[in-house]
Amino acid sequence: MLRALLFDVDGTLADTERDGHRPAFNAAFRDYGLDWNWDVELYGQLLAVTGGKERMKFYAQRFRPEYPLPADFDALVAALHQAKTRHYTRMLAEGGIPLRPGVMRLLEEARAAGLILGVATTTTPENVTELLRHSLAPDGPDWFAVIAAGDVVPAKKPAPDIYVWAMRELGLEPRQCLAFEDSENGIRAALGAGLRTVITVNDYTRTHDFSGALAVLPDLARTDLAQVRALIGES
Ligand code: XBP
Ligand code: MG
Repeated sequence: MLRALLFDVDGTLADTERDGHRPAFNAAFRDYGLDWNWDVELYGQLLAVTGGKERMKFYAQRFRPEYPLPADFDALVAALHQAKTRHYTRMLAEGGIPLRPGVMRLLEEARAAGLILGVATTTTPENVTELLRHSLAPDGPDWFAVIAAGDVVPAKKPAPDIYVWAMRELGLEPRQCLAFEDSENGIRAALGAGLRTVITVNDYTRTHDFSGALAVLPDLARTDLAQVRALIGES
């Protein structure tokens, strides 16, 4: 019996990557006088690595081998990431990033039906709460019984750990939950945790391998709670 819906954030609740996280990273690079600039195409490649700090380290090593790594590179990455989070949350507060089609309706229907809502994401916790506050509702973070985010588990997606952590917090088994994801790293994490998974694709992820998905949809515009229940055979 379905008890909870667990949502990824970036790319699933909202299209945050291309026009949100990416320009926030670039603004942080400018703040620190770095000549790093992530264009739309390059950012698609960098999304192979989840987590902003991990993504910056990957970029420096793989794409800028000539960049002289300072002895305290981890500290620089941490500072860049804090600056990036400030830029990103400011964009959210300015109302910059709407929820994807159908997301609001499904969240409202699920709440009304007494289902538990949860978040399982690699992004930083305040990015989630600011998005929910400004793009869902002023009390949006309170709609979610668990917000599993960021460094709460060391191994980020595609590791299943963040989903396992969220379900442990909720005291639920995988068979009682359904995950919503948008990317290959995301579905690997969800399936690895034993979860049935619905995919909504976006421009960065539509060519990903979604083997094992319950459904691969363009978005949730035509998928309300009744259709979600039908997908898992509970209509
Ligand atoms: C999201 C991410 C995150 C964001 C940036 O992946 O990979 O790294 O791009 O967030 P998923 P931070 O949707 O699979 O959870 O900079 O806060 O890490
Ligand atoms: Mg995602």
